[in-house]
Amino acid sequence: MTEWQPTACILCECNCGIQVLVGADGRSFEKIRGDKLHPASAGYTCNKALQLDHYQNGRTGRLTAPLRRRPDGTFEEIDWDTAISEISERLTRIGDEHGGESIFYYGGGGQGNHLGGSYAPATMAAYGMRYRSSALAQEKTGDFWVGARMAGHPVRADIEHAEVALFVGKNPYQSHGFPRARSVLKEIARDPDRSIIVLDPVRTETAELADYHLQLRPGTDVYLLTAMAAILVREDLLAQDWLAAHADGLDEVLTVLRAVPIEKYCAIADVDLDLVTAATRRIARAESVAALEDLGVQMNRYSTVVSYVEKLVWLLTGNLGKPGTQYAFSGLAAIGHDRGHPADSGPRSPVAGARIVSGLVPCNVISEEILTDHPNRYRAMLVESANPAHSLADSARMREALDALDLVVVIDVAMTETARLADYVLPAPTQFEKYEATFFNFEFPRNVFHLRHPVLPAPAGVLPEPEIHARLVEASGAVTEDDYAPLRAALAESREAFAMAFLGLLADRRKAKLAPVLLYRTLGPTLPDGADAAAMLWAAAYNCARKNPEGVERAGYGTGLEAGERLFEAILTGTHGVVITDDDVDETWKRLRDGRVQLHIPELLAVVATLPEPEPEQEWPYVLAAGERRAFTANTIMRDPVWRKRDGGGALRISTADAQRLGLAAGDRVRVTTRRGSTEVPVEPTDRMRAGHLSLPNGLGLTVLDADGSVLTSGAAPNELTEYDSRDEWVGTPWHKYVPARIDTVDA
Ligand SMILES: Nc1nc2c(c(=O)[nH]1)N[C@H]1C(S)=C(S)[C@@H](COP(=O)(O)OP(=O)(O)OC[C@H]3O[C@@H](n4cnc5c(=O)[nH]c(N)nc54)[C@H](O)[C@@H]3O)O[C@H]1N2
Ligand SMILES: Nc1nc2c(c(=O)[nH]1)N[C@H]1C(S)=C(S)[C@@H](COP(=O)(O)OP(=O)(O)OC[C@H]3O[C@@H](n4cnc5c(=O)[nH]c(N)nc54)[C@H](O)[C@@H]3O)O[C@H]1N2
Ligand code: SF4
Ligand SMILES: [Mo]
Repeated sequence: MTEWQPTACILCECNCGIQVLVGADGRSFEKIRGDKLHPASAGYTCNKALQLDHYQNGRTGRLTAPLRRRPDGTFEEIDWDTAISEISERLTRIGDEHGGESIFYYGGGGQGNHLGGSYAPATMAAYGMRYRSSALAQEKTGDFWVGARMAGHPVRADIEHAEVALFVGKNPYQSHGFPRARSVLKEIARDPDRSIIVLDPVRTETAELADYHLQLRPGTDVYLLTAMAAILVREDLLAQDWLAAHADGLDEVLTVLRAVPIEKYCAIADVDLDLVTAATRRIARAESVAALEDLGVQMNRYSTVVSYVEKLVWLLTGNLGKPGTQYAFSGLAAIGHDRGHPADSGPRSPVAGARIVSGLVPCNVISEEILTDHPNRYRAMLVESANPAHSLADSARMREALDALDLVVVIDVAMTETARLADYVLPAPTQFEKYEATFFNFEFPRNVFHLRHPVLPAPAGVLPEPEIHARLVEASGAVTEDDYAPLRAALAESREAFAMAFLGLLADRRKAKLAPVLLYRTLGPTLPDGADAAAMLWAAAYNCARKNPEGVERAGYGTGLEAGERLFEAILTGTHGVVITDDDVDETWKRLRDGRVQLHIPELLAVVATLPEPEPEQEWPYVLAAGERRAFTANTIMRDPVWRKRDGGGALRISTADAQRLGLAAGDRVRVTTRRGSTEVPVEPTDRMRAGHLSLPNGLGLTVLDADGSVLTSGAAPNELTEYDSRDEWVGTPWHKYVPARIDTVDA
């Protein structure tokens, strides 16, 4: 092929549009460039997109046939019919003996692929499965829960148009999190009328662009943010009129904030009071403030409480529902939504009794749900597009848990750390060999969706995830030809008749749950160019049009049932991505519960009111941030270590002061020890770090096989060092950025 083909980068949630030129060999990406026609990224990419050939063609341990574990632990190739029927029989047997709810579902998509996982609910329904989780439940569920309690709808930050951008435990220069992040950061930094405020113990690339860098002591954000909220009160900087019009619960919050010992909290955080005051005044003075919190606080002490206080800071200053502040977004799927049950109610996991937020069991309790003789323990796990044996806390314990299960099935493209522990491994096409998309669609006012078409043929022997789910569902007997026949008949008449037949079917709760597979097998084959996998998007488009009629109409799709149909057609044919909704700025207020925000969350405000002084860790002189985003990290999506053009070994960053004291130079090896484990790594002394703080990159320590069969491992796997029970008390998210550690020098 000699033509540039549109697709997207799959290495972070931004999914920048790219164009690829496939080489004469028909399989390699000869050239990659940003896609100027993409409505969100508009030609932007970062350095990582150019390395995507390593995902497609690198030494990844690519899977090309279903595998079954032999008793001796090695794998043998089997055919698809055998794989599906054996897995189906074993799932059915486990369900008969222990109930389908003992089969756990994990994953459903990474940074670039959610389409396949959108068919998994049908498989769950077919086998009576009830509990599930994904990486979101080790990072975002605290934010989701607090958002649901305060607003009834998740919100995002409009950094691009903000006068003041506030980053809390977030380094967008490396990790992105909003479109064209590096360009936007530079634009704000250049503009004398706009400011960047960063709370981070590290002088990151983002902090270097900041007007105010609050370089706090690791793990003390709750004190610093509480002090900032209290300064707003002490200096009478509240948006009083705005709060009266839009918020409830102000009095309770003010009572607590008036009593905050501001000076003492700044001292705990080790940030100069004058700097904190200046940054707080800057927030209060701004026409618009957009705030983005991320892993630096979401995987750290008091994570859920920090999410709450962080929101208080921008709510007390009236920064919601205006351009450049926070907004409630539309979308094709409900990522981030939660019912917002108070702490003493709502769904719980069956063994540990952990709070389920957004339908997800906290990742950190999964091993507890398995390693027990509790009768309701999980007995089997279906893992799809995730690598929990590497990405979840305490890898050794996760391996033990997977080993204790009666059955583990993994759907992936590569022989991952998790796949190696499975009973069956099912191979899928890569994200460039099939129709694929994500539901990370958070833009506002013009929200964007991108259905990517395949740019390369898939090898024989792999099956796309929707087909795997359809076969598993059919093998269970939950769906038969009799279920398809009426839908196909309606479809033969018209799309409109099909819509009516499908709506009728949704009234039957059992069938409604199987809808993904019903759509895939009926509507799917009628879609052009083998786009069967897009069938789910038809229902999603109708749903989007029903929920956001004005935004969909403004985006040019008309009104009523036809709007859903037109939106779907646009998605199907818009190979560069399409605008799905064009919202009015006031739309946020319509999406919030009762059109207002609730400032008072009693359980969390009680914690703020009674914060104890942190106690120093005597035995552990360092705090390790286990899993930093750097120029060449991308979770575990990129397996071949050669993609990393810098920092190949994944250095441990350490302050220059500590390095000098220990007599360490760049590249020297040290042993890092935590309560849980120990590993050897090279060091990189840097004046960006505070004394006493260490950082290891995310996603390293992957094992691949070289062409000659030799095993290659590069860098340290962070979760060999983390503990499953070092976690948030409300939603169970891990404290990976606060791992007490010590280091010992290693003799050369
Ligand atoms: N290059 C790259 N980009 C990625 C990814 C990747 O693997 N590589 N992964 C993607 C994913 S899945 C996610 S969730 C996002 C995550 O994106 P980020 O959250 O931005 O990534 P991190 O580097 O893990 O953590 C952010 C910052 O938290 C700081 N930090 C550490 N301890 C503390 C603390 O006590 N307080 C405060 N305030 N800050 C602290 C760190 O110094 C770091 O700069 O990145 C996405 N983008
Ligand atoms: N200590 C520590 N641990 C962390 C973090 C940290 O900061 N510190 N960060 C955490 C965060 S924020 C996240 S999001 C998680 C991410 O961890 P996971 O959710 O486990 O996901 P990924 O590492 O993104 O891996 C995705 C998997 O999808 C596979 N894959 C790629 N393409 C396809 C496809 O088309 N189909 C299928 N079926 N599979 C495919 C890849 O081979 C890989 O196995 O890691 C977390 N772990
Ligand atoms: S890794 Fe870079 S190029 Fe890829 S989606 Fe994220 S920001 Fe875009
Ligand atoms: Mo993440």
